Formats: sequence, C-alpha cells, structure tokens
Amino acid sequence: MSTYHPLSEAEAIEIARTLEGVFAPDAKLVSREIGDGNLNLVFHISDPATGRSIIMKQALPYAKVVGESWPLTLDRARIESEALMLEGKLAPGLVPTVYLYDKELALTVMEDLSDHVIMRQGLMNGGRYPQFAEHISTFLAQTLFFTSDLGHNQQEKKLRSAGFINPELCKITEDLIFDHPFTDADTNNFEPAIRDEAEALWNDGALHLEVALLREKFLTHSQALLHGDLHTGSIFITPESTKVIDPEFAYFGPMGFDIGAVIANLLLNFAAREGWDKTAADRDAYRAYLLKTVRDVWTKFEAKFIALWNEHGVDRLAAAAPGYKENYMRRLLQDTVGFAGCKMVRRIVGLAHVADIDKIQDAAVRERAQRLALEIGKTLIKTNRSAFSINQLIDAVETAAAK
Ligand code: SR1
Ligand code: MG
Repeated sequence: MSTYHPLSEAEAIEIARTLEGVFAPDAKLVSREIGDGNLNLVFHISDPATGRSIIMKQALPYAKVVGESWPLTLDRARIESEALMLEGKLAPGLVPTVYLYDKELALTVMEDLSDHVIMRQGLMNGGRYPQFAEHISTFLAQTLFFTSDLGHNQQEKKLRSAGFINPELCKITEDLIFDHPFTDADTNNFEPAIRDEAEALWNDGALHLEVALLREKFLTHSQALLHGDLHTGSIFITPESTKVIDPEFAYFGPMGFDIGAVIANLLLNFAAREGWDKTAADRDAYRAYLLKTVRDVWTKFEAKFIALWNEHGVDRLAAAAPGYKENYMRRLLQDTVGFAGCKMVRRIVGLAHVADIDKIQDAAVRERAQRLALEIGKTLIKTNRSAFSINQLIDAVETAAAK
C-alpha cells in the first residue's frame, strides 16, 4: 500500500477491493465517511447488491476535534488494532473482528457493526439494553484480570506493556481529565451560564487533592491493559449484543479508570434525562433503569473478577495473604468511583463534551443537566477514598438528583 496520506472515499473503495474474499471484483462499492469522533476518519464501505460491508478506520496525524495545530501520533492505530485483537481473544464476541491493519496508512479494517447503534445515541433515545451489564462486566473482568499481575505471567506482562506505551494519548487524558477542568485552561469549554460552577472547580483545594491523587494513579499504576476511553460512544449495542470499539487510548493503567468510564457515562445520561424524556415519570423510570445498570455493572464485574482470580490467579501471596483480595477489591471500587467523578466533570467544563447533554435544546434544561452532572461528579471525586459499596454511590446520585 502507499505512503501515508488521508484517504479519499474513492481510495478507500480501491483498498476495500483488494481485501481477499470480502467483495466480488466487479462489485459496485459505495463509501460514506461516517467518523463523528474526535480523532479519526471512518469509512463505511458496502456493496448494496449483496449487503456486505466493512469499516475502515484511518488515524489522522492530528486531533480532528481541534485541527492540524494539535499533532497526534499515527502509532495509535497500531495500538488500537493490537488492543482490539487481544481484547477479542480475552473477551470473544465483545469487540469487532479486525480483518487488516496497515501500518503505512495507519488504517484498520474491521467488521461492520451497522446493525448496532452507538450506545450513547441509544440511551438518548431511551433504548434499554438488558444484556449490557452482563456483557460489559465480562469484557472488563476478562481484559483487566488477564492482563494484570494477578492473571498473567508477571515477566510477560512487563514485556507486553512495552507495546502499549502510549504517551501522546495518555497526555490528552492527563490534561483534559486530570488537569484542565480544575484550572482556567484555554482548552476548557463551558457555557457562560455555568461559569460559577467552573470557577468553583478551579478554587476547591479539597477537590484538587483528590484529583491529584487520582492523576498520580493514572500516571503510575500500571495495573492492567486498559481500553483507556470506554465511554458510551465507544460501545456499539443492540438489546442482544455489545461490541466495544476504539481502544486507541489503550495503555497499562489503573483498572478503575475503565470501570469508572462506563459508570460515568451512564450517569451523564442520568443527569441529561430531563432533556430526553417527555414526562417526569418517564424520566424517573429511565433513571431507575440507569442506576440498576450501574449497580449491575459493578456487582457482576466484581463477582466475575473474583471468580477469575480464584480459578486462574498466578500470584501466590495475593491469593494467600488474609484480607488481600477484599482490600484489592475495595481499592478497585474506590478508584472506580473517583475516576467516574473526574470523567463526569471533564465532559461539562473540559474540551470534549457528550451529546447526551450538549444536544438538549432547551438552555434551562441543559443547564440543570450540567449542574447535576457536576454535582454528582464532584461528590464522587470527594468521596472516592471512603467508598465501600456501590450502593453508596447510587445513594449519592439519588441524593444529588433529589436536590
Ligand atoms: C482531543 S481528544 C478528546 C477526547 O476524545 C476522546 O474520545 C477522548 O475521550 C479524549 O479525551
Ligand atoms: Mg474514540
């Protein structure tokens, strides 16, 4: 294939033709650029005659959300394709199949998931996904346990981690999640109506201490291979199926960052419900569904992770030391709570927002959603080190919503 340049739709079609056994040589292929994320080009290539289709994702050498002034490594495409393939082995059926990775073009060709919807949009539309907690808890338990020192040979883990050194993408997270929302940074992006909230974030020393401790964990705690950006825009879903996509932020970091990302995005949708439900009764019913999902995600994850540990643990002392497992799971819950809080706050005052809240048309409703998300986020950050059960988190959310 040729040297790197951003592909046109016609070029994407030509590359698709070269894939063995996918399209007939004379197929009349159609391409649509469908990338609506912050960083990449995404082409959907299909043959209307047969209904066959694929996705081609190409990394751009800069952050699309900002422009060419923010250069970004193309190596993230390698990291993404390698993470997807490893996740596919550890959590079969829960990620798309990768057909091809082309290093020169920073291009990954994968299974088309057009029969699924992006979970964020599905939630905004009031969709319910009864298998989600089961699936995502399996994804989290399998990928986190088997890439950690508990479930994988510890020397091999160190060697594997070398392939997932991801400094540029980690720096985005370090800045946009663990720094900028808590100071008057140029990248921040919030509505004038909530300036008082932003200024309160910048001047809250107790909050800064907790964020600094969580940031330290993100920087130093190489616990397991993370997806690294596991929000509801990185999940394709149907009522029966869940597929995790986009692990370009993958690196070895603290497990709670991935679990917290899932919970934070369910709670951002919780905060936004007034913008999406027609009646207060609908809103309350959907919020109850979201909180049940949060509880199920954690409790199912916890049960599966402990079961894997009991059956496949590789660390003698971690298994034998009285109280260690309980201590480990408690710390994991605390990290989950704290990281969830940081991820909520960044989506309200930081650079990159979420459609759940930004697409609420009514300004007053949108402002209430933003304030509620910040209230929940700050509470989770401030209480993370005293968290002892998922019910405590749920109580805190219900209390914030009742104010
Ligand atoms: C400049 S990238 C902004 C955000 O988009 C990604 O999805 C990550 O969440 C990142 O922080
Ligand atoms: Mg992404």
